[in-house]
Amino acid sequence: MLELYHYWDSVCSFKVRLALAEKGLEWIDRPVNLLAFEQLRPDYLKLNPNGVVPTLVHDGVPVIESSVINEYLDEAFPRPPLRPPEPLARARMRVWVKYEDEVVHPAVRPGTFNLMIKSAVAGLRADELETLVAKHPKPDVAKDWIKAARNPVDASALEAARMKLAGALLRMERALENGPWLAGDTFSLADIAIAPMIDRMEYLALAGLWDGHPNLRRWIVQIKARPSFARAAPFEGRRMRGPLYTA
Ligand SMILES: N[C@@H](CCC(=O)N[C@@H](CS)C(=O)NCC(=O)O)C(=O)O
Repeated sequence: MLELYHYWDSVCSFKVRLALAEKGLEWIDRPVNLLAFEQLRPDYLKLNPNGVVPTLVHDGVPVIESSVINEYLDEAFPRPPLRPPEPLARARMRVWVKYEDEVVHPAVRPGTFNLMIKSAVAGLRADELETLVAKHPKPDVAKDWIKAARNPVDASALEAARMKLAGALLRMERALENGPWLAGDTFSLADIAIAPMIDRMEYLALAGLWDGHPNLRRWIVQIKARPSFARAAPFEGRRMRGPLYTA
């Protein structure tokens, strides 16, 4: 039995939902409302001591960290494979997954916090929020929540993040000269790791960053055409308000 503790509008959760959908696996939906700070409840912290989503629970045993979860899923449920068979392509895949964790995800966070979460926590008093996040296992994440509630939009952080994302997209464009997918010929966990970041950038009105990147644009069309994308993406009504919010 697979249970997924996740938040629909979390890019890290989206990564795991994509892997589950690619494998056609059924899972029990265990929603964790980040805006109600359910990730900091003692029962959830027992599953994931980092106080973040997602957490996969397989037959009662938790697995944390979206990239680790996705490799675990590929090992536990090998069909269809989501890692290339050749060691070198597999190494390329892992470099992309690491790059997403270390560079791309941190670079989408300023947009998420300043342009989405800020309006979501606007109703909370800053001191209430400070009490809520005081015990966050990740102090830098706690600071981001407090800044979102208390400070004006951080335009310089947004600009620095935009520059980092532009660099990451150029790196993708170059990689995609060598094959239809990031690791080469095979669709893999590398593509799965990056796809939610592209979706988030689009929602943050950053799609202009892929102008002049034909390989990347083709990759985006292909990734969105996979049935897994529609199954895993946060459907409307499950997205926080953001620059592309229309309702
Ligand atoms: N490296 C972790 C990062 C997880 C993470 O940052 N999750 C975010 C949502 S994408 C979260 O739960 N944030 C909760 C918080 O900010 O308190 C992973 O990939 O699982």
